[in-house]
Amino acid sequence: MTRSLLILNGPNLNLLGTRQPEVYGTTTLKDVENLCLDKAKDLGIEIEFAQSNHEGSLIDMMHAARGKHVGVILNAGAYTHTSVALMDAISSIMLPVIELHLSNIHAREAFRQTSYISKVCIGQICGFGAAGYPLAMQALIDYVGDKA
Ligand code: CA2
Repeated sequence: MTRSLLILNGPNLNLLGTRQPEVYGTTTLKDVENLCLDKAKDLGIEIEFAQSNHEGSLIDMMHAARGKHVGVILNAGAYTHTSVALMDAISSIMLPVIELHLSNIHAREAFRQTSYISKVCIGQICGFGAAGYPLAMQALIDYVGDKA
């Protein structure tokens, strides 16, 4: 069976490429999805690429990933720094999750340097802009290996 990854994007990331280009670049979320589709082809896998501005919807999509995907790449946006609910969802689905950020959150405001989700993710990729997505896909597929 072809392996599949869920690539999930949180609040405001639908605006990517349209505002704050000095922080997030000019790449749109559609461009990021196309980058991920190209990488999926290289890896011989499938992806589901999604975005929501709603914490509960992100949690619902995480729950639905079980049995459908072998892992999750999550750019939780600002919920990274606030959401115990998202942290609990990651712990409960028993799937490997990579925390992803376009920007280097460690080099930004103090409040962005706290992540509620880091401790329940297998790793974090940040600071490489859109290029971080295919990097995370490679890392996740290498991590699951033949397990899934
Ligand atoms: O660097 C990242 O990927 C972030 O997850 C992006 C979040 C931010 O709250 C995190 O601290 C780091 C913000 C996403 C907002 O995206 C926008 C993109 C373009 C224009 C406006 C917002």
